[in-house]
Amino acid sequence: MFEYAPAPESRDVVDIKPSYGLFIGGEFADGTGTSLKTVNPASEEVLAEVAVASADDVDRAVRAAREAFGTWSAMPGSERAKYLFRIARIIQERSRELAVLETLDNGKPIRESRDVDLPLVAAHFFYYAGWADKLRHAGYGADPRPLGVAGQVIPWNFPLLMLAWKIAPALAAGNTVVLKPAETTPLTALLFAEICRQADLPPGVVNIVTGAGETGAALVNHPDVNKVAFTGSTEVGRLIARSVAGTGKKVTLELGGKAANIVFDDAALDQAVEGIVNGIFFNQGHVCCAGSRLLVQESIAEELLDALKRRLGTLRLGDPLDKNTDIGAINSAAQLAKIRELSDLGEAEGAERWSPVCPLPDKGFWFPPTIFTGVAQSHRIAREEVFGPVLSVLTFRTPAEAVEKANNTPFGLSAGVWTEKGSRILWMADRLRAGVVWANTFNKFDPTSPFGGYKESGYGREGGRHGLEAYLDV
Ligand code: TXE
Repeated sequence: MFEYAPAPESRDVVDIKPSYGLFIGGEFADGTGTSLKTVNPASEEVLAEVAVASADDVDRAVRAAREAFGTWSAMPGSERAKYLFRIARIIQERSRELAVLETLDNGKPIRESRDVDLPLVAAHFFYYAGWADKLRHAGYGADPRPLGVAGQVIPWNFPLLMLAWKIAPALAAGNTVVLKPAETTPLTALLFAEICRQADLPPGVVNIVTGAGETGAALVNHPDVNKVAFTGSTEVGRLIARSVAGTGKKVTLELGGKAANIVFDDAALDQAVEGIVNGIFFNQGHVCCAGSRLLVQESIAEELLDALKRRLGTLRLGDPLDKNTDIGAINSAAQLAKIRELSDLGEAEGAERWSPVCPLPDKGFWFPPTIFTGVAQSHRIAREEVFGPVLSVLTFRTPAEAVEKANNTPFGLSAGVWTEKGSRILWMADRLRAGVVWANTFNKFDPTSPFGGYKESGYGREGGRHGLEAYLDV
């Protein structure tokens, strides 16, 4: 850690109300249930009180979405596109406000919400806006049909980006939606509701119901929901898959991961170090496709680890609104407890733990960047998703051994390969059981590319043309 001049972004650019209702049928309305408080994880300050939608509220929202479906789905695609383009442009215009709110509610560094999340959110709306008038000419036959009402449940790690991944393709294809944001990060979804009004989106096309798991379950199980889209834990994904079995609802599930970031001895080491840091410490490791297992070729393991540790010593942890901050706050006390528990277990199982000297703020939820070496494949930190800034390091000798270790996980969301040999990249990509394989980069996203998992990482794809098909009967 070294001294630097703080450069705080102003929180005054965003107006947070003391309490929020639900967004149903184009109006903000009180819920009939209880409420919850959403806090700033960097300070533990309460930001706002938010309604917990009851089953009745969810029913009202689904009915509003059903009512809007007829007109929305019958509208020419070029008209739907106009609304989506308008939303995309308003997101760009209000991106500073959205980025600050995202950082306050989530704890992620402003540099990430401003430079990564928000541009991608707008890009998703622009991309799917472009599809809305091309469905009839896309090889799906004359009349590809939307599915109806989509019930969408999203997590807290990329609140607005996950909303964009869910809402943009659904609307472009002619569906209407009821979306439930995560209980710890509801605020940007509610600001998005305001943006829908600003864009004059017809009432009921987008509905936002806030709350926790019970609200999510009421939405997923509502008989008039035709399509369920979920991003979250594998555990809840399994529950959802069971509860919708036999109902005829279409489902996409995007669940956890335990990605291998594989570095060969011929890789450009400085670049690989940056890729490893970005792979696991971006967004505090709250990333389903995080490169949480570093597989390094034995002959360069020592050199790479030395370079990595030197780099970690320069990372700045602290105020997420400071534009210099690299590592922000852990999103919740519960997630911090999980990270601590799995890390303590890593030590107890015999792995060696290392963190740079890294003073943590007194208030809020924090965890230092952490590396485990001497990790065995059987250790729980090598197998389970920590969803925090914790890297497990394993070594390999041959490409075949790298593939075997990388695939030795119940998950299969992503992987990274670092080598100067193009033929080796192709050989590895062919054999890695992962939805995404990055070559000489990591955590790169693009609205034109399908994203999704193998095995317990879920099924279905989001992004690109495949993401659109998840919302169409073709
Ligand atoms: O997830 P949950 P949590 C992983 C990560 C993390 C762990 C737990 O390992 O440590 O999951 O996180 C809603 N029916 N991921 O507890 O509970 C919930 O309100 C319907 C990976 O936050 O799955 C929230 O909106 N919905 C992941 C959303 O599901 C239910 C991102 C996710 O919460 C529900 C997040 C139910 N029965 C966590 N129960 C990724 N793939 O990116 C809860 N929810």
